[in-house]
Amino acid sequence: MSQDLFQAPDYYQLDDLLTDEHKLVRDAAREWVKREISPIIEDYAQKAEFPNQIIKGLAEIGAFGPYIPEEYGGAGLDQISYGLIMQEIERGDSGIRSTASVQSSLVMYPIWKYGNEDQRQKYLPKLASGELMGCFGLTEPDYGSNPSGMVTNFKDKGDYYLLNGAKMWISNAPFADIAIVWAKDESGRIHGLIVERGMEGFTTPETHNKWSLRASATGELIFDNVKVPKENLLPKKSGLGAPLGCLDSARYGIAWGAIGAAMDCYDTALRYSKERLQFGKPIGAFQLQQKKLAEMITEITKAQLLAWRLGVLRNEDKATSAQISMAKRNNVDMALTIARDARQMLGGMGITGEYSIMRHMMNLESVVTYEGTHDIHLLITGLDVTGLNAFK
Ligand code: TGC
Ligand code: FAD
Repeated sequence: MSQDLFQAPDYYQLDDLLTDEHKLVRDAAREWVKREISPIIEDYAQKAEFPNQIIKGLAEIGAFGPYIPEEYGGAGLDQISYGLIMQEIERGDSGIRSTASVQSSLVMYPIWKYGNEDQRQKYLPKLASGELMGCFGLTEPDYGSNPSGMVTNFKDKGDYYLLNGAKMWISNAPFADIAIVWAKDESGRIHGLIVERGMEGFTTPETHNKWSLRASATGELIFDNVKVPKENLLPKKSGLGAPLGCLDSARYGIAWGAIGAAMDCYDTALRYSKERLQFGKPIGAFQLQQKKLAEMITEITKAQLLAWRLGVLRNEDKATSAQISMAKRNNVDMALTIARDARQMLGGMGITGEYSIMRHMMNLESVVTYEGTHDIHLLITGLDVTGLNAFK
């Protein structure tokens, strides 16, 4: 990839809304992405490989458990810092942000919120440092948007639980040391179990042939009579609300992350529009190209305000799940539209790996699907404003 010349747009002086700590955290993540991600990411995406060597660096910038208390190895930061870290990482690549999102909000969060003290002490510090990596198994081959139908189940065998079933589309699965697995007990109630690599009957085949999130490792989780120790059940919350609570935190991070991808596409297209000459002048001088750029910066600015306000609400513990759905849906859609327009602005060059835009665009096709699809989030908003449930 050519040199990373990224300059972050801040059209409404939103930096004024950030504290010194927010800016410090954001700038450290931004510099790290320029140094460690930008030079290698195109190559890893082309090879469809996750760059394992970046795990330590992700831990060092606080990307694993930004808001988990320091006593458990987390960074003890607020929700806006968490969002800003996700924004910067996704500015580099959505797949790398996925790894950080899963580790923080889908693995550390449930252990912190639903685990007992022994589980917290055993796992959280090692997850924060990257010594252990985790994944989150909710989706099944026949149950994606409707996880309540899941068939993965466990039976109480006295000394242990016997786990059977399968999960698919699981980020980090091929290399994760532990998996937070959502499964039904004999009465059909959903619980979270910590399943460790090496447990007999537990395998994690990798999913190949992805055109999207190629630098993120995706796989299945297969449980064939896996004996899970009883102390590995997360005791403090059960029911579908438990995994959905984790999703709230991850979806919030994605609402920020998508802004990063959009900013990168906008910044690249803006620079290109000033350099590329056609008909004797820069293409940025043509009204049709200006329309695209003007709409991009408008939408980025609106998305930044939405994410920032949601962060304030989350810091005050006042954000609703429906508000998070709105921000995830809006901001990912905004980023995808910008990526498509920016790609067009680069003409033929836009399809090459010389520029990050096509990679962002393809990545965002997953981001718009996972953590609840675009349409599912619309229906969550519809339910919230009408009180009428379209799912049932
Ligand atoms: P429903 O009856 O509405 O709710 C069941 C229980 O859950 C509670 N609840 C929530 N709790 C916390 N946060 C939320 N966002 C919640 N939404 C609902 C609800 O109050 C109820 O509690 P209780 O106590 O009454 O039992 O459930 P439903 O079966 O009708 O489904 C609703 C629906 C469709 C919105 C939900 O299932 C959904 O969000 N579906 C989308 C599935 C999804 O997002 N999957 C994501 C898998 S993980 C992933 O994609 C990771 S990608 C990571 C990466 O690489 O970055
Ligand atoms: P389906 O649920 O089959 O949906 C298909 C289409 O039908 C969609 O357009 C959907 O919007 C629409 N639809 C469904 N229900 C309705 C309805 N009621 N009304 C209107 N339209 C509807 N899952 C995990 O558990 N952990 C992970 O780490 C994880 N990582 C992922 C990584 C990648 C790269 C991808 C692609 C997915 C990942 N997922 C993960 C799974 C992801 O959450 C699901 O793909 C997503 O929830 C959608 O489920 P589905 O693919 O089964 O689609």
